[in-house]
Amino acid sequence: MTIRDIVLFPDDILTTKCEPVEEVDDAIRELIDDMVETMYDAPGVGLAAPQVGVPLRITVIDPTAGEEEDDLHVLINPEIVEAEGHLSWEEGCLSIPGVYEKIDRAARVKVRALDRDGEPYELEAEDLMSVCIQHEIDHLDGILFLDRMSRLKRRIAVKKYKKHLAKMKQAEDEEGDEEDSQ
Ligand code: GNR
Ligand code: NI
Repeated sequence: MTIRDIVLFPDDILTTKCEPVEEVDDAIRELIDDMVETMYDAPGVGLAAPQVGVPLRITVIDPTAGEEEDDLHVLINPEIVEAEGHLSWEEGCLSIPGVYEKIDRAARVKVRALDRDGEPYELEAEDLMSVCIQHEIDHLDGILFLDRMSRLKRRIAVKKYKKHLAKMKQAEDEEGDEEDSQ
């Protein structure tokens, strides 16, 4: 298993509508294993294939990430078949680090997907799991949580993100300088 690089905003793949998986084969399972390792390493509670540069409809979700018990879900070609209620949850995104904002979503969803063996299954979710499913399916449709903010909040969020990115780059450069001088 390999930890893959996470694609950062703005990158065209994050606004691309991803293609369905036609056959769940060993290559797809290897991608899934890498996505799981990348998600836990980040750490994050979900990851979509376009976030590791692959435009396919695959996502992995573990709303307990960081806790001891694992609750890992693999969703291939996921489709929301029922949605009800409303909630507002503070979301973050591994492709837009440094930004956290409340986003309105359905409170409960029922989703149909294939598992890592290519078998169809259904899942009902509420709270964080429901939010994650909707956030990840958005990624597969090329939609970011920035796109679900008001224009003003989005503008503030993008500014905040650019500042955060500049700080991350500066920290990396300083680390590099230290290594150079050793
Ligand atoms: O790690 C993540 N946390 C999170 C928190 C609230 C709502 C959604 C998420 S998903 C995010 C990881 C990610 O970017 N997935 O695409
Ligand atoms: Ni995300």
